[in-house]
Amino acid sequence: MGGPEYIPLAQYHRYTEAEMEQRAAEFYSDIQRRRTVRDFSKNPVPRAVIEHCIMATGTAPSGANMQPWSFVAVSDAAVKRRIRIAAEQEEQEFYDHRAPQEWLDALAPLGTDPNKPFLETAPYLIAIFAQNYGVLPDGRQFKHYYATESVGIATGFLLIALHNAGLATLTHTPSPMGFLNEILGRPSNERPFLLIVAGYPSDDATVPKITKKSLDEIATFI
Ligand code: IYR
Repeated sequence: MGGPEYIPLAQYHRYTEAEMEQRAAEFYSDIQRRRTVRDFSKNPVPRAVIEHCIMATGTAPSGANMQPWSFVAVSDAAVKRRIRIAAEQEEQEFYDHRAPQEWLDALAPLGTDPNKPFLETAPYLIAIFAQNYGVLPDGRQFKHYYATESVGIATGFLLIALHNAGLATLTHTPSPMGFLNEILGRPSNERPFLLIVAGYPSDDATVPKITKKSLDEIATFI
C-alpha cells in the first residue's frame, strides 16, 4: 500500500458567523418538515433526480473510505410487486407471531400493519446493501471497517438528499429481508440494510401525530 498523497482543500467554504447561524437555522427549519410518509402517489419521478441523490449519498464518509454500500433503485413494476409480496409475507409473520407485545405497543402510535401497498405505488424503492467485506477480482475477501456505521451515515445522506429534492420518503425495514438479495440478484457479501421508499405523497396523505424530543432532551453542552 502506498502512503498518503495530499491535495489542497479547494472546495471548503468559510462563512461568516452570521451566515453560519442563518444557514444552520434555515437547514433545521427545512429538515424538520421531513416526515416519514406511507401514502404515496404513483406519479413517476425523473430518474435523474434519483441518480443525483445517490451520487450525493456516495460522498458520505466511510471506514477507511471503503464505501461499503450499494444501492438498487427499483422502478420496474414487476420487481416492485415481487418485493411487496415477499415483504408482506415477512411482515405478516412479524405482526402475527414474531413481534413481542412490547414492540407492537411501541408501533401502535404509528399505525403500521403488515400491508405495504406503498411498495407498489411509490415510483422508486431504493434498496440499500451493506458489504461487510469486499471481494477482489481473484475472489479473495477483505474486511470493510465500520460497515454498519458507514452505511447508516450514507442512509442519512440519502434521506436528506431525497427530501431536499422534494420527495417524500419512508424507511422500511421488512425483517428478515434476505429476499432482497434473491429478487435483486445481489451477491452474498451484500447484506440488505434498509429499503427506502421514495416518491410524491398522495394528495390525501396523512402522518401520525408524533413529536420529536427537544434540544434539552437530546443534547448536553459541557
Ligand atoms: N418492519 C415493520 C415493523 C416496524 C418496525 C419499526 I422499529 C418501525 O418504526 C415501523 C415498523 C414494518 O415495516 O411495518
